[in-house]
Amino acid sequence: MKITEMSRTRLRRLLKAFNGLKSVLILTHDYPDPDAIASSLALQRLLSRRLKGCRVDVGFGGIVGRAENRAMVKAVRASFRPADEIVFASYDGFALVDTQPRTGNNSLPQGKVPAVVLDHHPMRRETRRVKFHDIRTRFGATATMMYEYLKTARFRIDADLATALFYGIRAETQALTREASRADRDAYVALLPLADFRRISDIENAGVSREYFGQMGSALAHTRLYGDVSVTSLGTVPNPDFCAEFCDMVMRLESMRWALCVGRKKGTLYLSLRTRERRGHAGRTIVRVVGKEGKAGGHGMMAGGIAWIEKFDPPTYDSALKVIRKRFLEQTQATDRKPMRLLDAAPSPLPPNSEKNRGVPSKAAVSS
Ligand SMILES: [Mn+2]
Repeated sequence: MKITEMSRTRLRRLLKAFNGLKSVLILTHDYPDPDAIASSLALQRLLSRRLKGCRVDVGFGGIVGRAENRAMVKAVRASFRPADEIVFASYDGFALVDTQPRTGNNSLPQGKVPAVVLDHHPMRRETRRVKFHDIRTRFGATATMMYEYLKTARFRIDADLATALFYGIRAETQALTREASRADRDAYVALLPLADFRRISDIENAGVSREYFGQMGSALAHTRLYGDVSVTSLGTVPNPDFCAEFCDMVMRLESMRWALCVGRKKGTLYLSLRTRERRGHAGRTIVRVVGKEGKAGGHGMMAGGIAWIEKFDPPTYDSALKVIRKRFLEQTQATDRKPMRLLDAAPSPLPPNSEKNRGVPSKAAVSS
């Protein structure tokens, strides 16, 4: 990654936006993912070093749900404040990272305008009012942008930070296979020798609870296929980021083209959308799916959104799901396909003398 005059100008403007402030709160999106965790940690470390006498905290709404993400927070020693414990009036400056104002996915109170927004999702109108915004939609991860800032500032990246940023990019781009740009590759390669792979292994193999398997079983049982399009209704979920996790999983079904996963927490529906089409316009699609009943956004191949059950008529989960599903199937041209249960679709065993069953079993077939 080349450090250009542009990178230096951005760093100057970033620091200038916080000039003279005594306390800054960095907010990520609610239910933060590895990209949000890594990016906010990097910004916190940079600002703490460069803004003399300024307190810099990181906060988010919701919880860190996914087992890998909880392991990550521990492994890289990130410390966060849950939004319901934050006294917003005690900060004189705010930064949004991996999210933007009024997207519905962060906990910045209405009426507060952040000083800085750093993100890789499509630019929102409200972001233009912000003193310094850096929105790079071609980047696969906000963590890649943060790596550039650190490098420009000649910041010494220790193992905590390197591990966080490396894993942030890795998880967000599925190891550079999803929406990764040249810059993401450069940052990934530069961070690789600095990252602690024992900790990466602890994160990726984080233990899960029995409830997690129950949730997974229920999600599989509630997935319907409409040809190469799938819809999963999770019902009530303790952690809405499970929608994204399950969506990634169901996309592994061969020839799957679009997957939508819907869960509910209290009066809010949480949606995750994935497509295998590189120019699938997942972000645009999900905006149409939630309609005026919600808020949504995303990139080409992945997107997320929320919708409020009270805005549907009647205001129930089932009726909201029906509307959402109908719009989604219209958007993906799958309306007149007959739904099929995912778990009923398992192929029957091969007949005894079919092609594949002949001959000796290969080594791979008998090894563990
Ligand atoms: Mn991100």
